[in-house]
Amino acid sequence: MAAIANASYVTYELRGSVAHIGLNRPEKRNAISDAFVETIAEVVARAEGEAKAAVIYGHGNHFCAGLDLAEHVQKSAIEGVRGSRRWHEVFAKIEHGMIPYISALHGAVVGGGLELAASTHIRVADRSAFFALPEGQRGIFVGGGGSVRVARLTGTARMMDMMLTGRVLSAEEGERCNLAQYLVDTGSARDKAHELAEAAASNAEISNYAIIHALPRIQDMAKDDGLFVESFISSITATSPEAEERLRAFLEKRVARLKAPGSE
Ligand code: 1HE
Repeated sequence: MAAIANASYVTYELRGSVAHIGLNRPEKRNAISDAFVETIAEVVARAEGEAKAAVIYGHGNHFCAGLDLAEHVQKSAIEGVRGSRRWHEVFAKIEHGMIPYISALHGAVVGGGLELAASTHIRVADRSAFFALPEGQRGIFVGGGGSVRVARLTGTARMMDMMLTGRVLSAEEGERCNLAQYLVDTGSARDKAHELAEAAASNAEISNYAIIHALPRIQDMAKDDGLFVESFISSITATSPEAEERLRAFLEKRVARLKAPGSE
């Protein structure tokens, strides 16, 4: 197990080929300050260099309470823009990096915490999780990519409701609204996220890269452009030596068959 990169805000450990990134400011409910964002950037860069997938989770009773409001109080408009653009850069390193990220969500997943979770590729919520965008109540607006990523997950109507009325969604409601793809028992989100990360880590790296980068981009394209791009990515991945070996392994019955859920 590797050493902790920066014990003050984020813990880091490598479990096999899966990096575990732990938000570690529980006394402030993992609220994200400027220094915290920089630590996330540092740790994400480390994970990219040595892991094949990563889990992001929160220490304490909550995943993340969002932007550090105390730090935000005295900022000028231009400082706010600079801060928001830096969040965009760092979260883009997660969303459009080299490896899949799985977030394990519990307790508060609010404001910038939900924006961070939305930049990961798979979200696992335990039953204690709740989702909110209280920016309207705080007199501010989302600044960590939420208007793009959260709106794409839930649809604009749902996000509009959350932001205008301060609606708090339960874990079950969050799963129904696409904020989490998995809903698990309280306390087990990190284990489930690790299991999913291991599964993703066993894929061909070129396939994972294509999935992470191409799928969201194709959704932003016109239908015909998306189909055109898909053909090229499909062909490039299928002609790699690794794909050839994996296809042969299937044909020669050297790998397990898919199984229906619940079957032996
Ligand atoms: C904070 C923050 C924070 C807690 N910034 N200090 N986010 C919010 O509007 C959510 C605000 N937080 C909460 O609603 C609650 O803290 C929680 C539901 C997350 C947790 O409640 P609880 O009862 O467990 O903790 P607490 O007593 O409210 O907070 C413990 C301490 O953490 C306390 O400080 P203390 O010095 O009195 O001990 C809180 O002040 C502190 N704390 N959350 C700063 N967010 C890029 S744009 C993104 C825009 C946003 O993210 S807006 C949403 C901000």
